[in-house]
Amino acid sequence: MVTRRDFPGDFSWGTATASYQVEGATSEDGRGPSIWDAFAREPGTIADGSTGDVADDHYHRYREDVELMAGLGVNAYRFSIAWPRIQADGGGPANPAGIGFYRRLAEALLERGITPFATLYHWDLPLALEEQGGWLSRDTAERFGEYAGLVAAELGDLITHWITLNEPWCSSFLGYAAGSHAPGKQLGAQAAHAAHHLLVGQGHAVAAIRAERPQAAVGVTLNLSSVRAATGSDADQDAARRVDGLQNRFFLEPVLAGRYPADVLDDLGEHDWFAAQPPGDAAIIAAPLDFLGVNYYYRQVVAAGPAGQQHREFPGSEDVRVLDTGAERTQMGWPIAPDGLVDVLEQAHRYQPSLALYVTENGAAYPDVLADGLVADEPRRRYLEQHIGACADALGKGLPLRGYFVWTLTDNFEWAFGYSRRFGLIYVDYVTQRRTVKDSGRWLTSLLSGGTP
Ligand code: IFM
Repeated sequence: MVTRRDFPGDFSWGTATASYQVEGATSEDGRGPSIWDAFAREPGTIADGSTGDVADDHYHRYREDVELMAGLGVNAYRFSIAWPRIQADGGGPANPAGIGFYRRLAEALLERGITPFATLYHWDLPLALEEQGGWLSRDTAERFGEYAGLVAAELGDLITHWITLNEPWCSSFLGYAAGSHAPGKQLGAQAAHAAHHLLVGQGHAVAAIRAERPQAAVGVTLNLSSVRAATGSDADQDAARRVDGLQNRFFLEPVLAGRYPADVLDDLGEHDWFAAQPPGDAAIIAAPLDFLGVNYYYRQVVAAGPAGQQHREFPGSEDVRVLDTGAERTQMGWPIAPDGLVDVLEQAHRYQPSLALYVTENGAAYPDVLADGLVADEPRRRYLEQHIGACADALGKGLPLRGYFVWTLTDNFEWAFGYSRRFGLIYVDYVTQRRTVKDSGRWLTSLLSGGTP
């Protein structure tokens, strides 16, 4: 059984959220519209027809939420800063009201001994920038760097841990290939252009933060999945190569090794476009980092064909199918494979063995029910226990893992699923905004207090 004693004393134990998923207050204090405000209003985009207009009302209830974190016993909190709260249309000076909110949040965290980890981009691009091309435009990368510098200047006295991007694979391939996320475009392999500009933007952001705050710890968060071939056949091995290529290596390699994997550019048919990009891009993207954030949820076991089975978010993998291995799944349909977390940490570690690693998200959705003031969520507790156990295994293998963040603090707006998927350690009644700590949250408190969970 995993215990806190299996981890170093200075290990970061946190929960994670994102601005659009929890804050609400989307038109208060000078916040401009984001691509998610617009996307959620398009008919048919969100399963339950909802938006993030109110979400968890965290913008007004952040003090209560910080108290809840303190009650859980965590020592870190990963949240994201809404770019349109800082620059309503993606440019110009910082909005003092937007900065003020994040200052108050960071101060409240620090008062409770909770270290803020701020993500600068968790998908809520100012809509004005999308209207000028969004991440398909190189200019957005430049703007992102400017925004990062502004925020670091304004908040860097309180916030020392920065994450530039959250999950650029989702921003590019869900947003510009599948169209299931904002901005809802279906451009096939051209989504890779958005990925490139996101990565250039992340490099600019690293440089801008360092220019303002040389002591800051800066990283980027990638969503990696453990990918295995169904058999040793050449065709199945090739299927695994393609999915691992686009999901993992297409982001790990440019950031940590300064080059794109040539086989993935082949799969995408995008060699010419990438060859035409400014030669300095590779160095910008590979700006040295202090840590890598890894978001891990599931493993994909893949096999060759039949054509058309693969989802649109994997251009170049049209002849690949994801198998149902019979593994237990969460409500998202994601197969549970705790050892896959060790796989992806080892994969990242191989690129830069001295780079610190954080699991910046891990968690599970289940159809929770509030009954008699309690939420009995044993499957989530078990999921967390298994994955925290995998973190202990990773440490045992000598990996430089420095922290683990549960996705998520409070149930919230789960993107295209709206409020129909609950990942929280804390249940939210969306009518009353009442919060109730679930059994999994109580278990985490017990783990962190050093008792027997
Ligand atoms: O809710 C998301 C989060 O915004 C990014 N990572 C995955 C989570 C669960 O889908």
